[in-house]
Amino acid sequence: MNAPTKNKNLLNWVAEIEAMCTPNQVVWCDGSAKEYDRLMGEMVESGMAIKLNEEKRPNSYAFNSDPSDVARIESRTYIASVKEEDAGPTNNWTDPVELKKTLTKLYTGCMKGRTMYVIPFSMGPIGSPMAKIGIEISDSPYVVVNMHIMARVSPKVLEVLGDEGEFIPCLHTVGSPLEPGQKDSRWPCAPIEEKYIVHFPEENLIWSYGSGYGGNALLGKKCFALRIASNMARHEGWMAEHMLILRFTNPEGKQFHIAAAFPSACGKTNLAMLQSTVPGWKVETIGDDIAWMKPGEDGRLYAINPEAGFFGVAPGTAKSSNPMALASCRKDAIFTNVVVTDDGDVWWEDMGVECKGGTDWHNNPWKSGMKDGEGNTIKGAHPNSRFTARAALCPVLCPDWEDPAGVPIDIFVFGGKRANTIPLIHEAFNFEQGVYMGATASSEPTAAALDLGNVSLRFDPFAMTPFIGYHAGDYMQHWFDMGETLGDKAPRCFYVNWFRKTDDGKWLWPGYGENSRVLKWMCDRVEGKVDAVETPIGLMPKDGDLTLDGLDISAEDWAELMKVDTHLFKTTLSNAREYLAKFGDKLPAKMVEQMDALEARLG
Ligand code: O2Y
Ligand code: MN
Repeated sequence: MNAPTKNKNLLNWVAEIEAMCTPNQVVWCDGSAKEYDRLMGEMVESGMAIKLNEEKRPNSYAFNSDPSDVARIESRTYIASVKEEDAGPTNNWTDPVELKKTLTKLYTGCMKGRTMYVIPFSMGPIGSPMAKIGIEISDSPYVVVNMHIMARVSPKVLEVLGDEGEFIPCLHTVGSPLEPGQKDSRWPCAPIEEKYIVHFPEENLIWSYGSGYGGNALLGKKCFALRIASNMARHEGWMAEHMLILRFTNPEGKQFHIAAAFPSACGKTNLAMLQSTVPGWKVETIGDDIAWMKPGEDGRLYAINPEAGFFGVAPGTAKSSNPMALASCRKDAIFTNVVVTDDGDVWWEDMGVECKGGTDWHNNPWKSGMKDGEGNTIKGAHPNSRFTARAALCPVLCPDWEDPAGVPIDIFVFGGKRANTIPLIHEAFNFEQGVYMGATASSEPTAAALDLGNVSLRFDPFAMTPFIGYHAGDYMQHWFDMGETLGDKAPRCFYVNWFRKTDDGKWLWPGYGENSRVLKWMCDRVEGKVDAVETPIGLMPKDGDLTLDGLDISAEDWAELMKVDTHLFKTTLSNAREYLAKFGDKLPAKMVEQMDALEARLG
């Protein structure tokens, strides 16, 4: 096929990769429905994809991955900066020259017997001043069809790129060349120790080898939109964050835009699509995972969702927890590592419906309640199984979600999962304290981590630990710098903890749609409608301002949910100091100031 571009840098790069990887053929992708259908047809034919029942799940397909290839692999994810100290203590650093030698050997001939797809994509609405162009080269048709949904793949991207425009080169292979006559595996990939997900921040380049799954292979998402973009953002004065974006509109029609960062398993997608229980208030989704934010001409911070779809965790997605996510994958969806039911639909654990039987993610016949030889229940879907859904199918998608200028952010929300210590909601006194809150967001260790003897808190600054493409101390400094740029137009900062429990392990807060009550209090604060109580840790709701009407929460439980135990807070602060010590002299002085001030207030 003739290349549909005259961009010299792009043509040279594609020719160079073709020469190194030696595919059978090169196909330039156009993102069309025709291309999608053709690739799906080929994958059904080869046995990689299963076409779902057209009546139950129109235009949808299921895939099962290799058991070694089921999630992002942080231990195989690298920042290859010239100097090790530029990667910092939260990243795996590797020498770019050495790594390129190792990977060039692996890449040589790696696409033998396969097609090399060139995928032009835009992160952000095509042509938006906040969008950026990437070109992914991949030998995986599964990657191509997922990129159709998750990014914007179109000939228009090449038009915007023009002859001289810049793009982020993203090279991906499943790392499984085919000899003549060799039968392909159902999910080709390389063994774990040969998988590499590498970022070269000084060259704005991504090389991924050996995995076909999710964040390791759909390179627009975590690799580009977070790791590479976070590094670009600090040099260019903007922010690339692991945040959902939503619009919350009050009964008078006033809109508030909220960006929120939570570690995984804290309900980010659920909050992004929340169904408000506050009469007259409505939530509309802009994004569920990533926000790119830039100061606008009026001095406020504007956000876009660089993605075009949701790559959501399937287990736990149910009518009761997130009906909007479920509706988003009602058709035109891709499912990975779920159960395919006997009647050709999909199922996963905690979907809220029964499954009579089907085929599990290992391609084995499966029935609910089946046990293995040791009496353990066999799960049908992998815990990290996923749906890839088009954002456009989300019933509560914000009509302005593709506004090229973005939406003005009023509120930042940070959070973690804490059974004690942290109250349901508190507000930072100012942006700098907000940065401290985001930078010290923490969760209790999981049972597995406790088994490993790791009993301290898990800190996950801004939920970005695996995604900061440079030194985390410099990243925190960038947050303070953005605060200075934005001045009094900076978003107000809040910290929530939906997960506080009683001593006997009962949840104190119902969560889900009821979280809208907490969001409303934040909006009332921003509008100046309500005052707050000053406490050592920040500003908290006055009695009655956060309405509990209709909720079955006793006065004692409410007091417990909002309790600030200064002793416990001091322990968290000392854990934070210990964690932040590893940033050495890159720890911003302002972080130390914040910790000293908090300690003084705690008395
Ligand atoms: O396991 C993967 O490859 C996907 S990870 C992921 C996917 C969607 C949204 N967020 C994440 C994450 O790890 O934060
Ligand atoms: Mn995420």
